[in-house]
Amino acid sequence: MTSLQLKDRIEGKAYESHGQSFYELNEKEQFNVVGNAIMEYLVPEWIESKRKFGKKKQAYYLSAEFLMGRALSNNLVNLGIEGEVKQTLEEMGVDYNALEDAEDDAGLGNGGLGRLAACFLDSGATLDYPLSGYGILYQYGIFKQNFVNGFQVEEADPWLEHDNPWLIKNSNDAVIVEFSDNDKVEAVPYDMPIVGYGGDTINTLRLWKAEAIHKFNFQAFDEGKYIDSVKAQNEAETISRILYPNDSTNEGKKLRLKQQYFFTSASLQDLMDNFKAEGHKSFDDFSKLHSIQLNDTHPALAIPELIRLLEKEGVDFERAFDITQKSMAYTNHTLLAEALEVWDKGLFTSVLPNLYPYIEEINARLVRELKEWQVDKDEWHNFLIIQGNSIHMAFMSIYATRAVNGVAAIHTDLLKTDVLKSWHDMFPDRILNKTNGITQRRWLLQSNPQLSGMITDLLGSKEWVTSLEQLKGLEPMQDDEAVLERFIDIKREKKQELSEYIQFHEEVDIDPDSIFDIQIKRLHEYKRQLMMAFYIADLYNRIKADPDEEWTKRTFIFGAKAAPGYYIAKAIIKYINELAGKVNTDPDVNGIIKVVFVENYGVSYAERLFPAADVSEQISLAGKEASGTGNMKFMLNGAVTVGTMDGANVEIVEEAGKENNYIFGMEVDEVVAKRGNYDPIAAMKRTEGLEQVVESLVDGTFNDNNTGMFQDLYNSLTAEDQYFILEDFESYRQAQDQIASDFKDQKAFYRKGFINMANAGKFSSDRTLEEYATEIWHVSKQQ
Ligand code: 4GP
Repeated sequence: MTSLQLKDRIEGKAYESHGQSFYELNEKEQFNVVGNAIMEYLVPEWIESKRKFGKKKQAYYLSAEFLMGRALSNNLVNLGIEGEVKQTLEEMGVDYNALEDAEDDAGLGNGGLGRLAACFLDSGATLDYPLSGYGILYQYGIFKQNFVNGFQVEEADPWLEHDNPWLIKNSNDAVIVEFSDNDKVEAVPYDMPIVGYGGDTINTLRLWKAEAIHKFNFQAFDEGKYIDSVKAQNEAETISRILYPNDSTNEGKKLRLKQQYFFTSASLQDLMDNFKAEGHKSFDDFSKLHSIQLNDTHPALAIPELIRLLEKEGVDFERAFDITQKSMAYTNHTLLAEALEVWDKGLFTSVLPNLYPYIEEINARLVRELKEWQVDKDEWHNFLIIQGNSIHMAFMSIYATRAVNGVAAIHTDLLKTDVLKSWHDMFPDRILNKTNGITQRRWLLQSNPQLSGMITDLLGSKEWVTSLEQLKGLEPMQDDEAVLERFIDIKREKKQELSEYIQFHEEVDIDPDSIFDIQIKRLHEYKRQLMMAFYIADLYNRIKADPDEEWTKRTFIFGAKAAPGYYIAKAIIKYINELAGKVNTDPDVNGIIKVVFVENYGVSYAERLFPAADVSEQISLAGKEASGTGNMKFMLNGAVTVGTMDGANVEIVEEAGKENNYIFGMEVDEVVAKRGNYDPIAAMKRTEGLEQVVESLVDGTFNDNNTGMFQDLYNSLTAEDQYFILEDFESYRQAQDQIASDFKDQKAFYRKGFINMANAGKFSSDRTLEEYATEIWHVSKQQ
């Protein structure tokens, strides 16, 4: 595409879609027009990709979440036309950065599991694997977070309000989803192109939107019942209205179950329709041509649903079970008991009465097998899918799939030895490890062009963009002064850029010469944002007591959303905001430390934060974080990790060396040993300065606007401290103080960061995807 063609295309599209000159449109409209022009450019290749994969085995990633973020720059970079498009736009007088910012994030996910799905799609297309995503087109993505008086306040995220150039509605492929005999909706697919780097393969993310079968009741309207006339449409649309409705109410839980069934049923019907249209004689071929990955148990209803659909085609139960098992695999993303999905039988049968009998049948089959295997009855509670009034989705997912995987080595070991031990003993080959990864295209090439440029210069090629192990070639340069100086200069530049962004968005002045110490992830007690806050509070007290000491300048940055119904998480946000207010305005501290909690953390904010970090906070209680993927993004951008031996941290230090990171705290076996004989108050009292910090929650130092939140935080810590913050505090403080002292020798400190970057190769999602493709899905690349 020449520059002139592109310009013509953009100008033409503006007239077509808006009846106006491109130059008269506002930024959102201009973004849409440019997006449409790019879509027109890529569609032929997209069609070609569908054709070339044709009748070969394909992999399907079923996920309730796809945290995609923005697509414009990603698509341009992957298509290899970023330079020319930017130049054309510049010639047209368009500010590219403003255009980029006009795109709303596709925030169709809560956190790690959703972002992982997005990275996998990028890797799948880049590696030329036939991999499609299936999910829900939520009208509202993850809520927008506002801070009002330091409290989190949620607001809807109407990301589709301004149209979306990347989605194509395919009404022809719509299917009917039947929750019950008299509760049915239409599922309408919207397809998003997933452009692989190099542009050779463009895969598809198919997102389903719910609509009423009869959208408008003319009779009701005629009788003047206007609300009734659109009631069915309204009710149907509720299903795909919002990501994860707050499930603390019964209605919320029902809606969530409906969402799960809605997209799994629609996706499987889609696969079956295509399969039949291709004229296959035997359904045994279904598993030879489909590998369906269940991203956590949210899509686990695919198991009984596929059996149901096969039975409708005349396949008997045993054969249907076998086909289903051969087609499916399941990824577990958490060991937290409260996050393992269990449905109440009453609720389930009220929503999905026709599906429930299939779950009963699967459970009955399992019972027959338990007897056959002569499993002691006392052990059955470790297996049974239906137990009393509960339906255990993880058990169904391990029983009726071919492979189950954890997401980091330590997590997989814990699955085998703890949560799914009985299953592992029974099926020693079923549980596999697939350590998570991240795409270097978004998380380095696109978000950190300066560092990318340096890496390409030093390695003499851009090969690392598709084979990240190449970074290892940088390791011998760790003692090269000029290289380190350039690395430090780039970090300084990214910190400067972030400072300006934070000044604009958060109205806090931060110093790019200070250490940027960053914790960004969902807010959860086990992730221990509160421990970092306590370190800051303690440091503040120490500075106040000894203002003349040579303190290292530090900026502590948080970004996190708390689930709307998670009270303690919201209390922690309020506390950190109060702490920030106190620290940032105290003239005695004189800017030595600053604290910022960025508002509305999401993918696009993350793209600015990772490149600017000196220190990556990965401080979960050992045994609780399945993997983490933010830890990998920091590492790739040359930050050091302060962390526990948890999740992928273990593998990060295996690759980059403990000596180049700051590992502290109890390990899993110590945590296990400590539980049951832990006295949080004793831990607090023996740790110098800690009591003052904890007491400040309730002694009037901080203001929770009389909500009682801080008292509740205090009570939960002193009574139980479930996540051992008070126990691990001392060793965390030592690690943190060591960082402050090491930073005084900048070269030595950044050398560690450089070594981390050079050893980040393992953590590319290309490596992870290759493992899924060859060891679980058995799909092959398009040559
Ligand atoms: C997350 C895990 O908490 C995180 O450790 C992991 O890296 C990520 O999945 C991807 O595997 N879990 C979730 C969830 O997002 O909703 O359970």
